Amino acid sequence: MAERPYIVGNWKMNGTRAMLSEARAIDRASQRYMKVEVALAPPFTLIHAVGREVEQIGVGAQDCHAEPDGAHTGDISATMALDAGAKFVILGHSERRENHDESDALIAKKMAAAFDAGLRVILCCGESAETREAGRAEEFVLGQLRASLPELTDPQQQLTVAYEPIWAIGTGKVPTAGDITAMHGAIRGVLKERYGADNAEAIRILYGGSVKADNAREILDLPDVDGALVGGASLTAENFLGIVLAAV
Ligand code: G2H
Repeated sequence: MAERPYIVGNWKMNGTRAMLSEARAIDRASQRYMKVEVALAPPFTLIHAVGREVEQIGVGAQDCHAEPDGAHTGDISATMALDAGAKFVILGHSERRENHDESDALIAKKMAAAFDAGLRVILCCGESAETREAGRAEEFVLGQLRASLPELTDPQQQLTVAYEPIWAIGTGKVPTAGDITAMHGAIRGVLKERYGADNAEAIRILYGGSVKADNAREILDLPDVDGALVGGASLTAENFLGIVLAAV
């Protein structure tokens, strides 16, 4: 695990102001575990409100547009997310790739827009069940990364990678320890190619997909796993803090 593990809650399309108390409770408890970097990515509508509620934890967005501004009804730019209080943005989540037809090329553009605006990025990658069954998981995931990782001025600060096998998202299924270790090691290899060994060691690689309090420690103890991107189990402070505690 990284010197400072990173535990990020992705609220997806969940949350109204009634959930601000969960963010507050997560923040207050996280102040006792400074060794762990904790963050939440609420929906856009709550970024500003969550930012006002919390002191310690990070707040981020779940997406941004590839353009800085313009005629894009219903979209949110990286600068707008930053202005609302986001410090990072999740890009390339498989739900965006699937539901909004996001290609590696579009994700690369969004990354450039996010970095231009001054946001950090959590770049998601991951294979489908069919791709894994065909024995092509590693080739596919490394291809996603090679197609969207940009030149960076400060890769250690700017970038986090999240490996999220699509078949493990919200399903309760988790890859074997060996499969997670192999994929995270392979991802580290691509980061080395692109950013050099020192940067690659320092860039955190998160695992995501059905992480819960009762499997978090086992996953976080694996080589090259530096934290977790958590969906369903980040929606209540009680569940999410169980995962934060596993990273202490
Ligand atoms: C994967 C994860 C969060 P869940 O999408 O990004 O969701 O923990 O619900 O599988």
